[in-house]
Order: sequence, then C-alpha cells, then structure tokens
Amino acid sequence: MKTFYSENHRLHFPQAELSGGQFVTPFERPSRVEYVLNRLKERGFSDIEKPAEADLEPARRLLDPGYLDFLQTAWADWKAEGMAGEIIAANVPARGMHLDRVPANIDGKVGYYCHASETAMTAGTWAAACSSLASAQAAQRHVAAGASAAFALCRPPGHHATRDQYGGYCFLNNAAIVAQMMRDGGADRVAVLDVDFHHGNGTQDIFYGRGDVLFASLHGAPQDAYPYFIGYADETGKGDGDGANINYPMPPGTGYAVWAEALENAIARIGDWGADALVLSLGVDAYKEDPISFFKLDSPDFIDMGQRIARLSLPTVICMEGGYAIEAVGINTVNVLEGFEN
Ligand code: Q9C
Ligand code: ZN
Repeated sequence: MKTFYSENHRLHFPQAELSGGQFVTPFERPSRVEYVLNRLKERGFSDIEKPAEADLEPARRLLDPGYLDFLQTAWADWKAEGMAGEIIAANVPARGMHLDRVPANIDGKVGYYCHASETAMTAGTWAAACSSLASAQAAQRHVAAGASAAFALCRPPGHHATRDQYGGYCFLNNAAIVAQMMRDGGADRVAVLDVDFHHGNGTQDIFYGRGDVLFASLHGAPQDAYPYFIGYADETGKGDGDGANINYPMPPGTGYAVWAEALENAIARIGDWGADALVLSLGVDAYKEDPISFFKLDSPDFIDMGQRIARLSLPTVICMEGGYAIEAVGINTVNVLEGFEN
C-alpha cells in the first residue's frame, strides 16, 4: 500500500493546549507522524510519496466558503488586531445567543468558527491543514486510478472539523472532502467508517442530511468523552440522510471484544447499504495507553481491525486521524495497514 505524506505538517505546532485549566504542550504534536513514518519504513511500507498541492475547489463546494476564508486569513487578522499569543477561542456562541451572525472582529470570528477552545492556531496552521488535505486528495486520486487502497498520513487530523467550525485538533475534514471527491468521481455510494476513539462529529455534521454518503463511528460515549454534545446512538440522519448515520457510543473501559462486535455491525451495515467505496478515518487512540482516551484496545487488536475492514473489499482511502500514545501510534497505525493487506 502506498502512503502519501507531506512534511509541511510541521508548520502547525502550537505551543499551548488548554487542558485541565493549564496550558500544556499539545497532545496533537508533530512527532506523532514521525513515529508513524519510521514504522512504515521499518515494516516495508517504503512507498511514500509527497502529494501535489491541495485542491481547494472540492472543499469550497462542500464546506462553508466563509469558514475557509476565515482559516486562510485568521492569523494575519489576529496579528493585525495586536493579539500577542496564538489564536485561542475565548468566546463561542452559547445557548440563547445568535448562532448565525458572523462577527466582524477577529476575536469574535474565532469564536464563531470554533467549537472547542483546546485547539490553538498559529502562523502555519492553514498551510499545514492544506498539506494534510493534499495527502488525502493524492491518496484518493491513487485509488481512483485503480489502486485498491492508499494511506494518507494526514496531520493535522480532520474528523472534528465541521462545515464551518474547527476544534478537536482539526481544521479541514480530509475524510469528508475525499468522500465527496469519490462521489464526484463516480462512486454512487460512499461509506465513511470512523474508528478514532472520538466521535467524528465533523463528518457527521457534513453528511447528516445526505443519503449518498453513509457515516459510521465507533467512539467513547458522549456523556463521558469529547466532543460531549454529539455522538449518541439515536442520531441516525435526517431527510435524505435518514438511516445513513450510525453511531456506536461505548463506555469507559471498553475492550476489544465489545469494540469488535460494534465494528462487525458497522461493516455489515456498510455492506448491506451497498457502498461502492470506503473512506477510513483511522485514529489509533482507542489504544489502552492513550493519554486522553478510555478504551482498552491492545496493539495486536489493530491488526485484527485492519483484517476485518479489508473484508469489505472496497476501494479504500485511509486518512490518519488521532492517536496520542506517541510511540505506539506508529506501531498501531502500521498494524492496521498490515492487517488490511493480509
Ligand atoms: N485534556 C482527535 O483525536 N480533548 N482529536 C482533549 C485533553 C480534545 C481529539 C482533552 C480531543 C480531540 C483527532
Ligand atoms: Zn481521536
């Protein structure tokens, strides 16, 4: 399997993440992908290609153009306003406020376009987010050209980014944009399977009203886990999308036996639905040692996970999402890829 990867991810490295009332070094840090890269090379996945520039056209069609403009200009506007630090949202529209009027002031805009203030933006965030999307798009083109699967080593991740909000370390929803590109390329029905520990709220948001893209997510139950306010099992889609959104929230301590049962159910639903292509949002934070998650998957479980997903026999674009047990991120990610191939 071929990997697409851009070193421009390094342009995004905020100093601070708001965690437990303190500023800590962000869990989502550049070294995560270095560990994956090293493991890929070590284990024979040495076909690693640098992607061409991102094509923002599909993103403009799928997402809110105002949001994309904001991402692109936020740093310049923030600095022009005289802000000393990194971009951190301090004021977000809450219950009872207007959710649809975009403020003119950059501090207000940041709050409007953000749903989680742990995520900081810096001078290089937009360029890094574009390079991450570029990897996903290159993987999609590779699969469209006939490869059975491709791996996009995306950073920053994407699945928490909605059509008009960043947060959860995500800015551009790579998996969603690639799913749309598969639709545009002729796949009638595209499934997005999200195995990251956290609910893929962004992907759900983008496709919630659509019947041509099915979204299935296995994740920590929202009453106990970020993003807290979404990801319940009764969120099944609306309108044309009714029945095309499937959530598998699971409680703290969930191990692989229970998790794999949910995965089997998701795989069966995707197969029955008649998907022509698959996007895998691959986070490896369901791992037992992950510092911000509460599932109990062990490293060999990720091999089994890859094997099961491969049984769908669908053209598959794999997009890297989360995973924060730094050294194990490489092992677990490559385990999934290896399982997928065998
Ligand atoms: N104190 C992804 O896995 N909450 N994003 C962190 C740490 C946000 C995770 C809490 C977690 C976002 C792509
Ligand atoms: Zn995650």
